[in-house]
Amino acid sequence: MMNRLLITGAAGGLGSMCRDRLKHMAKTLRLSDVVEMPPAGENEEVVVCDLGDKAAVEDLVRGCDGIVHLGGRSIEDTWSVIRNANIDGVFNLYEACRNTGCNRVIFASSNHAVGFHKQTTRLDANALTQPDGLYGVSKVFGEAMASMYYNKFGIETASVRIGSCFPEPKNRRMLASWMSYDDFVRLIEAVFRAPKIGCPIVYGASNNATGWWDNREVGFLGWEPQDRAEDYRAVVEQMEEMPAIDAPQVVYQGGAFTADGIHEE
Ligand code: NAI
Ligand code: 15L
Repeated sequence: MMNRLLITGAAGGLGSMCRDRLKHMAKTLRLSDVVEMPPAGENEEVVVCDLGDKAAVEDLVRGCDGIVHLGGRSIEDTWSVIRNANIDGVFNLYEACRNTGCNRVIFASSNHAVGFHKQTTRLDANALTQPDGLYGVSKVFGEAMASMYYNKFGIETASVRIGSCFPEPKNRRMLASWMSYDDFVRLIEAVFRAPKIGCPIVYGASNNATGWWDNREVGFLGWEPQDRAEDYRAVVEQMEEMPAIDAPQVVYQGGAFTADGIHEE
């Protein structure tokens, strides 16, 4: 059990879920977001902080043994929004780790770092990045920062290219990309349980029959996703008509993100 685990993005979808589900991992959970969150409960600390504020992020990270870094812009946006949260924010986080001695991070990367790969291609950790927007580029940047801070300073990060992490798959694409909350929690536990992780790329998906990703390189983590999007197929197929065969959501791994333009300021 860690002394103090920091969860950034704690007001968001995954952050709120982790707030409920990771209590057993540390004596204290430090929960942070740029927006207000429900007040601190037992063994919790709540800190409102903009990831773009370097001094505030250093104060935020001080005293933490590990970080689940979920905070940031989680979809496509203007460059200024992406830059503050996902570029400056990641730099500030790793500088804070370096300056305060925090040595293990889970970085919530995204399938949009490789979104322009076709759905017919199977990817492993060595695949070329093919970001599908400014958001995807920011996740590639985050992974690169993780790598540099590991090689230079020994700060270990698991960069998790999360597919689609929601209570259940919401469309046909997610029958391949979905990761259940339970499987994500199991992955976080595995990453913090392992004595040494290095700086791996992990594809964050459940045990989906039609999945695109090969996690053999991270077998050493002992993470075995248990849930299956297939269990939801009938409901999903009823919910969404079959798209045209050349629609981005059936051609590219990143789906509709590949067809989005640059968001002007
Ligand atoms: P979310 O949008 O619900 O949560 C992100 C949180 O980050 C929000 O509460 C937001 O207020 C906070 N945030 C934004 N800008 C910030 C800033 N400048 N400073 C501090 N906090 C800031 O997103 P969700 O779904 O919970 O995702 C969490 C992380 O996982 C994100 O980094 C996202 O990119 C990544 N991810 C999520 C996937 C999913 O399927 N849920 C898929 C791939 C990646
Ligand atoms: C992401 O990176 C987003 O954060 C999430 O909201 C979903 O859009 C997900 O990818 C996805 O591709 O389904």
